[in-house]
Amino acid sequence: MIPQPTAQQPLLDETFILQADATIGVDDPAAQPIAERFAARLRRSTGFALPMQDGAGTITLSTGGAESLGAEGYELRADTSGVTITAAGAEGLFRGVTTLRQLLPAKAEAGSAQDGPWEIAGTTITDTPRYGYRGVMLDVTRHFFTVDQVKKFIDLVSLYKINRLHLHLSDDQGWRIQVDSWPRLTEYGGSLQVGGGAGGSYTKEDYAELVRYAGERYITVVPEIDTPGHTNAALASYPELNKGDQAPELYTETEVGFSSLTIDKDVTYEFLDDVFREVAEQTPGDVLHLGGDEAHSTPHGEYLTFVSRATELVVKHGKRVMGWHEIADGELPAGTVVQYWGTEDPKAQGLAHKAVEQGATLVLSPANRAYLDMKYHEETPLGLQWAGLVSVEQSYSWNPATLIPNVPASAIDGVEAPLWTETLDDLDKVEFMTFPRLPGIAELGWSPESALDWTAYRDRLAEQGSRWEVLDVNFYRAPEIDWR
Ligand code: TNX
Repeated sequence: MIPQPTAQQPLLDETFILQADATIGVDDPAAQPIAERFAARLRRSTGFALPMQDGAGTITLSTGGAESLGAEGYELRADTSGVTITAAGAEGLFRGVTTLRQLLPAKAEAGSAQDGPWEIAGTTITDTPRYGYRGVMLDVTRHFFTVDQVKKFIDLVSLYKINRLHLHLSDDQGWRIQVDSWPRLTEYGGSLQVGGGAGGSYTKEDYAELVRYAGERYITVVPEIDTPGHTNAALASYPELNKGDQAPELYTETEVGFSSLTIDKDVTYEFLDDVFREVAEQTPGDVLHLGGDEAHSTPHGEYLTFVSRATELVVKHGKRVMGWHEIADGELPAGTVVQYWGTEDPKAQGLAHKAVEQGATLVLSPANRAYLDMKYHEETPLGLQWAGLVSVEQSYSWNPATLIPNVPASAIDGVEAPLWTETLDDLDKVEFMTFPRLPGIAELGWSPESALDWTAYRDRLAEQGSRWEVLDVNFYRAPEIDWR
């Protein structure tokens, strides 16, 4: 199982066997949709009727217990008589159902009827996450991904108890979210992508659908509008955002660091005020990411001015600021989340310390560990390697608590695995870079420090391969894993 639960005990001589007459019981209307979706999945693969029932069933989801485990925690017991999952509320039940899916044979994930038996070895589990933020980022700018593609991605990451989906929605190569007050951002700025092919963008309805779909899986969307660099698509769409009012061409290559908003123009902040307002209005999560990375064309003094003014606008629209670690050189409002993408670089670590000194918290995405777009090895046909090669072991074998020396545990919100898509133009390629590394990052975010052990993880990871085969996931069959 991945992530490894906080505590698990076998119940010797007990085995749960799902039979044709089984029922699914729920005692809380809030958990009804969770039970329904779980039942629908099992109906397809088992061919059983699995009717829903009020209160206890063969498999029971029950709220109002296990309160000490927090909103995401749950208890699970599988024995000869049935399976019970107990949690404080619906979110904990959802995480518990995720565990139950992994306890069942892989073929339970199939879309068509399979032969049993449907057995689970007797067990009790008590589980609660180590960190509250366990994210994945998808770059939909360098290459655009449709709503249906992102939904499949959400389905796959939710199996590993990921609870944040960071969408990188604007960059030099494309603007991907509708903004009514600045319509050319998508109409023109979203029209292309890397390589020069047709891009795309999300309408407000599309974005709302992604937020809803993720929310149904207890994943909060964190939208990113990257500023003041990585803004060529916006600059190309509106001449007035440029120094000298001259719009550049659209850009479809993969250099970084050449574009910048104009820091000393009022229109820059009128623009951001509108964009942040419209994005914030559509985002139930409490965080809005304003980028801030690689602003190599923004003079540093101007960059610091920009951080103060832009963060103020995010706060004005009721959201906490999130930004890449460069923003920590500026003045940060209360509640800011700083995303660390450095490696062992002292300058990046210094910025992390500066963030913490200002009261910000950290989400850890060390590029040489957590970047899903780095090649696995020299011959990996996709991906980049500026942060080094990132094997499955390299991505798993680190400890969020000690990654940056002298950061108090209370300052770490969690981890995130970013997937940049310069070299990835379809979902198969996205899957290939994401699996099998993402489950390891998810485990670093969820499981207790004492459970983190590469040798044991390797064995557990090997078992996931059969699930990905059933789910039709194009995963990288890393040779260091004994896939079963
Ligand atoms: C750096 S990491 C970037 C992105 C690139 C990525 C490629 C960061 C905050 N910015 O613009 O896509 O490297 O790995």
